[in-house]
Order: sequence, then C-alpha cells, then structure tokens
Amino acid sequence: MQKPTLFGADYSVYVRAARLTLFEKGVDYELVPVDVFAAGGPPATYLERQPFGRIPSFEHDGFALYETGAITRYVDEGFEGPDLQPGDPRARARMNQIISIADGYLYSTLVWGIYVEQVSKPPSGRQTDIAKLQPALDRAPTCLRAISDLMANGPWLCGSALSLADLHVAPMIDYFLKAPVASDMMAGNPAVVAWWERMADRPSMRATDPKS
Ligand SMILES: N[C@@H](CCC(=O)N[C@@H](CS)C(=O)NCC(=O)O)C(=O)O
Repeated sequence: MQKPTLFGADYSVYVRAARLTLFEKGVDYELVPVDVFAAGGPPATYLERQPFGRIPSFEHDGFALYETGAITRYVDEGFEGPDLQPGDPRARARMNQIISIADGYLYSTLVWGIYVEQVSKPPSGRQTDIAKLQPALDRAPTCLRAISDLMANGPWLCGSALSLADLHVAPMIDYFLKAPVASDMMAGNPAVVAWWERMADRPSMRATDPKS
C-alpha cells in the first residue's frame, strides 16, 4: 500500500485534524505544502484537488479525497490501528454530532471570530473587526457549553476511547486558547478544561503543533 499524501499547511486547524488522525492511527504520510493564504491564493492546479480552494486534500493509491470529515473517516476505516470511531450507534452519532458542531459553529466562532480578530490580526497591523468579534464573543459560551453538555463521562469527548470528535475539536480549542478571553470562558466548563489538559498532553498534539 502506498503512503498517503496530505496537501495543506500546518497552521490549518483542518489539516491538523487530518494529521492528528494519521498520527493516532500510526499511518506514515507525506505532507505536501499548500498555502491557501498566500498572495494570489493557492496554486491554480490545487483547485483540481479541492475546487473550493480549502485545505486539506488527500490522496491514497490514486484515490483523491477532500473534506476533512471524509478524510479522517477514510483513514480510520482504511488503515490498521486503534479504532477512532465508536461501534455503538448512539456513541457514533454523538461523535458525528460533535464534529458537525465543530464545523458549523466552533470554527467560525472560536477560530475566525475570536482568534483571528483578537489575536492574529493586531500584530500584523490589521484592525480587529468588532462586527465579527462581538457576535463570536456572544456565541462562544454556547459553543463551549454544547461540547461540555454532550461529553460523555470522559476521559475523551465520546467516553473511554479517543475518537475523531477529539481530533476535530482540539485544533480549534488550541487557537481559541491563545485569546485573552478564553481562560475565563473555559473556566465555566471544567469538564472541557480537564479534557483539554489530557488532549494537549498527547504526543499527536505535540507532533502537529504548528509552532513545532
Ligand atoms: N469543509 C472543509 C473546510 C476546510 C477549511 O476551511 N480549511 C481552511 C484552513 S483551516 C481553509 O482552507 N481556508 C481557506 C479560505 O478560507 O480561503 C473541510 O472540512 O476540509
């Protein structure tokens, strides 16, 4: 079997979710750099892999795939290694629900609305857009509460075993935590704080940290 290829940049939360999955499965892969935020956008040829110009995209043995949720499920189901999806239908539905919440609400709120506006823009001379920041600040507590309410008894988001839900949510929380408002908001959700401490300690998180 050929080594899979992941196209994208290490700064991307979605690329990191895919990399975390590959790492946790113990799958060796090649990361081919694609910078979607480069001046002029990604190379035109990349749009043949991902017509929406987003990262990551993926290829394995001639099978090309994009959309992170499809990639992580394929890696989990197509390779040896620990199962990253619960077998029980309700636990699996919960995992898929948490991934949908991450895609639909956490990413726009915690990463774009808060991290980008409050942390990433100011040092590069770009002004924080309060029209984007304020609604995100208003919505962030709901995001954290939803994860907290849906968490099983731990230690992971879907119970006793690490799942794709953990690997999708963690990169978003990592960016959010760089914002000054984050620690107070997290403090209201101690189960999420305890989960984050366990998650941050995993070798996969350290190996995929964009700073490392
Ligand atoms: N639905 C896509 C979302 C991927 C995504 O939004 N990636 C971000 C980087 S984290 C991106 O490529 N952004 C480029 C842009 O917004 O133009 C997936 O699941 O793969």
